[in-house]
Amino acid sequence: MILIGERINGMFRDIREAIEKRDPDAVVRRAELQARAGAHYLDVSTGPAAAAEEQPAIMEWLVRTAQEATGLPCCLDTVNAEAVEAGLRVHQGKAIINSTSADQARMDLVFPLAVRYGAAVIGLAMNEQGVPKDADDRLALAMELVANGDVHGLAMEDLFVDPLILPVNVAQEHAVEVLETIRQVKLLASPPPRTVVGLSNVSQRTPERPLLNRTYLVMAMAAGLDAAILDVEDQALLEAAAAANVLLNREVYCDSFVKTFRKR
Ligand code: THG
Repeated sequence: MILIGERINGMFRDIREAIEKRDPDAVVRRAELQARAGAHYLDVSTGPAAAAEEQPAIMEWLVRTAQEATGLPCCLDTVNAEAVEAGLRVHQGKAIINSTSADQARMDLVFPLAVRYGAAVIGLAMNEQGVPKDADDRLALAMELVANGDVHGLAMEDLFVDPLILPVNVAQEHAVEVLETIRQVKLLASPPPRTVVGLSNVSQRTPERPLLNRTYLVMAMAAGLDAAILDVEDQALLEAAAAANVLLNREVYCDSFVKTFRKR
């Protein structure tokens, strides 16, 4: 399981204020905490408050700050193509672009950028019409992402299909459809693309967030999930992932399996 730390996001107040003041402290702190917790990538998002014309400079600053603190690669979380490219230009190592939708114009913009910079890409199972209701329609969009990524010369293991999780309190039927999509994405190509979800979406505005997050993560792992954008600072969540890894026979059992999981 690839763990992508969600916390460097202008959606959170400490990061939003850090961005406004260009004060690196909170960004460095969150980067270090997530690295110590076992993150493999840091998701980096300017958040909804940042003005479009400022986003490239903010993304560049966030990437530099997070990487100087940890050396971890970043997952550049923005729909702003200039901000993606500004981040890619200063990024060290292999980045993940988060994301393209299955809209033709978006794919024609984002896939070449990924190939040019040697980055991976998250492809969302949505298009102009929004997020589909069932697994079949999500898979049709996943196939569009696979076909277009292939045309642009993207290696399949560099495509992460995101079936898109919605909050369970407003879109309950979607949760099982996402699991089915995760299972079937592996049948779309050989080698297959990988799968990723933004886990915390599932519990937005519900009580019992950590319980829902860790239960759903385990279910998605059993369906074959490869990566998740999640709260790596949630210890119980990482412990559940470590246990699932052993129980799914993906890791040889050892008594210190929780510690071992964090180090991978
Ligand atoms: N897929 C992809 N990228 C994504 C998502 C996805 N990026 C963003 C998001 N979804 C994943 N990251 C988060 C980060 C935070 C929260 C949810 C998902 C979250 N934030 C609190 C909230 O909304 O209640 C913020 C509250 C606070 O200020 O503390 O839950 O699905 N590819």
